[in-house]
Amino acid sequence: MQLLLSSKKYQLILVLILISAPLLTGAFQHLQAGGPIQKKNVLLIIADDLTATALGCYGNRQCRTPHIDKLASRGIRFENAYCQFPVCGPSRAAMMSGMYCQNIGVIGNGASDRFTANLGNRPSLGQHFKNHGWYSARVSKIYHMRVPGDITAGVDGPDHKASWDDAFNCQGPEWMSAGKHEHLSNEKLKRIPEQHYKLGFGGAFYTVRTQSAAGDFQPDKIAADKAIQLLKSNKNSPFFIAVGFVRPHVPLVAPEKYFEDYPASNLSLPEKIQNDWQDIPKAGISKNTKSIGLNDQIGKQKKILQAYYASVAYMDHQVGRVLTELDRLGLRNNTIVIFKSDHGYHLGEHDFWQKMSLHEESTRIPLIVSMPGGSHAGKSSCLVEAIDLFPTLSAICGIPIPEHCQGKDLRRVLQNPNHKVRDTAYCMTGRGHMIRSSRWAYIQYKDGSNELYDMKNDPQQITNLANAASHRTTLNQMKTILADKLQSFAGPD
Ligand SMILES: [Ca+2]
Repeated sequence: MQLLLSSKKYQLILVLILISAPLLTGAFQHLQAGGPIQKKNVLLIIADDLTATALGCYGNRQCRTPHIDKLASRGIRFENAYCQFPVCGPSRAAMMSGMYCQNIGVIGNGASDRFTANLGNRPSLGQHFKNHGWYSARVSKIYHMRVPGDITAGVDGPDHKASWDDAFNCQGPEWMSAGKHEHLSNEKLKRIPEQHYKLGFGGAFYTVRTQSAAGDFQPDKIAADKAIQLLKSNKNSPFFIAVGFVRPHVPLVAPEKYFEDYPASNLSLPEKIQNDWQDIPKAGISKNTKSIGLNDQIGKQKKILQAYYASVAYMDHQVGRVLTELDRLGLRNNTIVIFKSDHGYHLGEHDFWQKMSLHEESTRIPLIVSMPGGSHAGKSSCLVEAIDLFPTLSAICGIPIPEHCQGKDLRRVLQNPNHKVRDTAYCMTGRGHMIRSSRWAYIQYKDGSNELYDMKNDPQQITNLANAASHRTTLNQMKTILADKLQSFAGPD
């Protein structure tokens, strides 16, 4: 009898163990020897108007970017990452919503203030982390901010307040900075300090060599200071800290010593191709160098390059300051660090300057993802879109990927840089669309004109093959791929 009772008792205990095992396993998922599993931190650093071609780790041999290069050496550097729209507002709206510009309904800078209403109840990237217990903070420009107007005014711009626990603007004097001033293009500028907008500085190649060697009062210095302070004060809580640097967006303001590092006469401009515009459709001629006074002005062009590189190097220095603090606090082993730009930029390729073009230098972005502890370093040729960050960061941090996200989870690429998750990458402007496959870049404008480039044999996009009979089949294939892509935007979102 005793034996029978004991046996029943043991059976009961066994049943209880079996029932509770999955629950216990679930509970243990949050525990490690010695305490709860640490949630991973996210440090997202975004530069403004930075082309990948200006960075040492992307092959530039003139501009020196040791801190970004060092991050690249311990992370995955993506060689074929693309923004969704080569201008600030829409590209940032896409990245932060995880949706294509058509679906978030921000298809121009002017539409940036529709983001909050259009996003509705769907969480943004920062908000998603906040909702899951991370401290979420914005430092300076993450959503659209007009540079220099919103910076000199020290205001939010069209922000999305629900993304953040805290948001910090980094007000600076920009074109009013003390130092040596030069205006290298033709725009008419108004100099009215108390008015921040419609002064003409937003697209002008206006340069300032500041007197202060440290760049005191500059927004990127202030942003790095704030980021360092936030890392210190949040080192014990999981954080999602997004840091926006406004350089190398114009005006090109940096301390004099950074200009001195790049004497204009020593710099090489992109090769001038004879009759380069002959096979580019009119809709593809982006910013006419003639209208801003840069045609045949090699001296001015080199000065712009000098000021751009000075601004990039100065921004790189601020990136270094933030990452040094991350190391000093011992946070690197538990922090995912992302460095990227909002879109690319032309520095004289095809005689184009600035953004808004659907060509390679304008649509491609630098993107570096450094995993905690710097594991899995390397480079990836996988096609990537900026909207892939939302699902990727969510997945790495063990929080659900929201249903509205249209990007891909890149975790497998981060584990093995040879892995591919995409067949195409897509970008648009008000003039048309660009779709990349691993081999081809196809651009289709609203007026029906096209460009087709063989990115394997012609990475500089010098020969437009859209009208070549020999490439008719490829052209039609790319047209079909693009049509399918555009069709996919017409879903319930
Ligand atoms: Ca920008």
